[in-house]
Amino acid sequence: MLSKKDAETLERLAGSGFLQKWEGLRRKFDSGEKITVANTGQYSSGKSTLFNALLGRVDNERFQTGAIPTTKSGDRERFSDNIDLMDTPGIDANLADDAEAFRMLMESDIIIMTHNVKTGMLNRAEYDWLKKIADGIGSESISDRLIFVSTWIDEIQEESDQQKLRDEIQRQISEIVSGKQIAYYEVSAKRYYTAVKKGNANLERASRIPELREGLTGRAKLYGASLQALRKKELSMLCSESWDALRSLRNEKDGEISRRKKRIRERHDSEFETWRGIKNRFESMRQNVFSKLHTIRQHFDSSSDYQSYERRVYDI
Ligand SMILES: Nc1nc2c(ncn2[C@@H]2O[C@H](COP(=O)(O)OP(=O)(O)OP(=O)(O)O)[C@@H](O)[C@H]2O)c(=O)[nH]1
Ligand SMILES: [Mg+2]
Repeated sequence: MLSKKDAETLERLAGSGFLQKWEGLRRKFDSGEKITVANTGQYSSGKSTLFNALLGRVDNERFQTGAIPTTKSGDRERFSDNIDLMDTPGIDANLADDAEAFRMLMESDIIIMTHNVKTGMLNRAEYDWLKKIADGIGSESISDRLIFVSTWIDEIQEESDQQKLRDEIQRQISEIVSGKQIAYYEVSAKRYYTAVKKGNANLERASRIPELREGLTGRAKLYGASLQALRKKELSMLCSESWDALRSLRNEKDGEISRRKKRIRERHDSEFETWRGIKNRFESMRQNVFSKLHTIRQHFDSSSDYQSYERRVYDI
């Protein structure tokens, strides 16, 4: 396992949320056999309401819900013997909060992405966020660890509209996870609340919360059976991802060094040429002076008449 200090260095050099990934994985190893299921999604998409429904805590809500941004930090509750639910704040443009939310997700085993179908398809922020999660999990275990839940189906009246929206959303998910199989559910937590309050079994079934609860329990059981192997797989994937990032960084730096060397050499070469030009000019001036001296000497030797010498010097 990479130490926190090394993970920080890796984050500083290569970014990509490496610090959150390494720290999340360490906590997961430390948590032993416990499986954490975290939710994620936009503000007010119904994450906390969904978790209350899964817990069956409707009258006496375990997680606070509300129409305005409500959940401010991670909050854990026991779902079964070895499963915890982790309620998280909604995603947002605030980078520091998103980094903290991302760390919580990387610390979890199973992630439930909730999306409010009343808002249509995934918007840009949701799309990018899911992509970041998919990259963080890695394609090898994405099918084991990601569950997509479309909520608020009570707000869609027409079956044909629902089908169209379903197709669009599933196409987006498939694009994000490069065609991997992702469990997909459609629920109405609100309907579940009403059903429980009224003791209406049909409405409870129509909320499709029991279906999700069963699916989640089954998924967690499967995940739990091979927990150690899955975590080791995660560790080895994160190792190779970190290694690749460092290697490509090194190649980049090597390229930069040779580009700089080349620039320095070129500059040096052009300066060298300039100085050689100057040297040649002085050299030829020197030659000129020598040849003139030579001529003077000849005149001087051939005539003892100083006057004539002087005249000739001026003639040269
Ligand atoms: N119609 C309808 N409303 C819902 C449903 N689920 C949640 N809501 C409502 O949506 C609002 C937000 O619900 P929360 O569960 O607090 O949403 P959240 O995603 O936890 O929000 P933050 O914690 O602020 O990110 C509440 O007023 C809920 O009553 C649903 O399935 N149908
Ligand atoms: Mg909430």
